[in-house]
Amino acid sequence: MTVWVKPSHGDCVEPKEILWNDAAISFYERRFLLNVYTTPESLYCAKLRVLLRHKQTQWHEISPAGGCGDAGYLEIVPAGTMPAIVDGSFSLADSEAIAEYLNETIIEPAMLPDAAAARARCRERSRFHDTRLEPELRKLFSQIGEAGRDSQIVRLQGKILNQRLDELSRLLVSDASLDTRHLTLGDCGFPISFAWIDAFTPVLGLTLDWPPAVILYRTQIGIHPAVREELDAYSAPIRAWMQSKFTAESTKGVND
Ligand SMILES: N[C@@H](CCC(=O)N[C@@H](CS)C(=O)NCC(=O)O)C(=O)O
Repeated sequence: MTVWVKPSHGDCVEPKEILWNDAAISFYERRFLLNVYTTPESLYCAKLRVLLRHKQTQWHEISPAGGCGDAGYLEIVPAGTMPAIVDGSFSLADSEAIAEYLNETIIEPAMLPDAAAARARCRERSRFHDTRLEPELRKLFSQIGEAGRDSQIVRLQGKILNQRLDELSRLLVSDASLDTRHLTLGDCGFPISFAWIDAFTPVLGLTLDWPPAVILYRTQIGIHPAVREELDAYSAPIRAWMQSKFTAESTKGVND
């Protein structure tokens, strides 16, 4: 099967400007590089890159031309979501499943603690990000362009985000095993969602009460080079995505 792929941002080895045919990727690269399917602005792809950076692995980023619905992509990744990885003949979707797999196959640095209860806490924190915080943030993506904005939705989501930040604060404070000197699987999503919340706050006029424990946690995980590097690299796609919403509207105004 031929999939047309375009290397995007990230630590691609030999980044190339041209479109690559999958078959043209050399044996060397297939054998030693992890292929990671992404889109530049995807929050969950950025979450995965925090782990890839922390593991100091090398990876090759691929953006299927047709996005998640690309027919070739669906043959490789039945779930059709991004991120996904292809490691030799093994393909896997879902940032959590991928993180667990990579943590088991790239041993150092370990991103889960030794004790079972502490490991469970990391997973609990990660699930909180994926199932509680991010889904509420996601509801605001459709609200960025002024044309489709519903002030009731914005107000409601601002309120729910405050609740989620408060719950996160309780989760952090109650976790005796939390040790932010070590970046864990539980931490990779938060800096990315926080960056989107920051970008949305002035545009939507959100009034968020960041609990001190969340601010401290954010600062502490932000010290890890993998988080810093990803946030540095990811700021451009966030800006570009935000800009695309405003540009789409101003162009619409001109064309109308
Ligand atoms: N639980 C999934 C969520 C991934 C996800 O929703 N990815 C988005 C991009 S950020 C996506 O694939 N959207 C396309 C779709 O839902 O069809 C994960 O952690 O990987």
